[in-house]
Amino acid sequence: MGEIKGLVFDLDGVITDTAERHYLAWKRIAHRLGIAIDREWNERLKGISRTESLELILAENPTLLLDSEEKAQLLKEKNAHYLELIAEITAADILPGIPELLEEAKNAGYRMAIASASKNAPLILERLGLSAMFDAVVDPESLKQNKPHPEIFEKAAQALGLETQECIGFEDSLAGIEGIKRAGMPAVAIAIPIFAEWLPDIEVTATRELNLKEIVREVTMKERVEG
Ligand code: B16
Ligand code: MG
Repeated sequence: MGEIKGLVFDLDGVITDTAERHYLAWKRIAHRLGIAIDREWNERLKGISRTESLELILAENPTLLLDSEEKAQLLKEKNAHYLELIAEITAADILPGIPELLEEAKNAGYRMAIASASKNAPLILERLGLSAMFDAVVDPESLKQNKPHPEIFEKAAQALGLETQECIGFEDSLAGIEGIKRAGMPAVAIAIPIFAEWLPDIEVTATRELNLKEIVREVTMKERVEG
């Protein structure tokens, strides 16, 4: 592996706590359909696209047969409620430790990208006052495959003009960790309770524990040992 030159961040749950707002918006839709979801169940929606999230919720009640118009209406309502929930977000909603990490990375010359499944990512970055911090934001509409497929992370590295192995990926979802690892990037997992097949290189329980120098040192050493 070459030197680490880039950092690729998921947005929801890594840069800001919009993951909770996605959950609340989905919970309302699910409740209307007579389906109960809780935070533990919601873990499987993290990093998953809007359309796929609805399908996973609907699969909880196979007797519900909705046509494509009804589904489109639910997707519209979910996003409208989500937009209400993020209407007031400001820089104060950036997760602890993230402003310092981004500042340090910028000053150290790392190139930085956002690899979020969210179509609302540019709007959220704008509201957080972070748009200028990133060299690239991958457009999820440009993807052929969603997380856990590695495409979004490959595109992020490409947009930075780097190899995937030269970047570190930061994620709060199992789907994201799988995507990062399949892209050949070292992965940092943030607040993920349990892992499945794909393991991260580094795990922290909260963003405030992220230490850029330590992370870069650890993934570089790990790569030297593992080859
Ligand atoms: P939207 P991330 C993902 O963002 C969320 O984790 C996921 O819960 C959401 O369904 C998805 O974005 C799509 O978001 O409805 O705003 O397009 O974690 O990849 O930054
Ligand atoms: Mg996320």
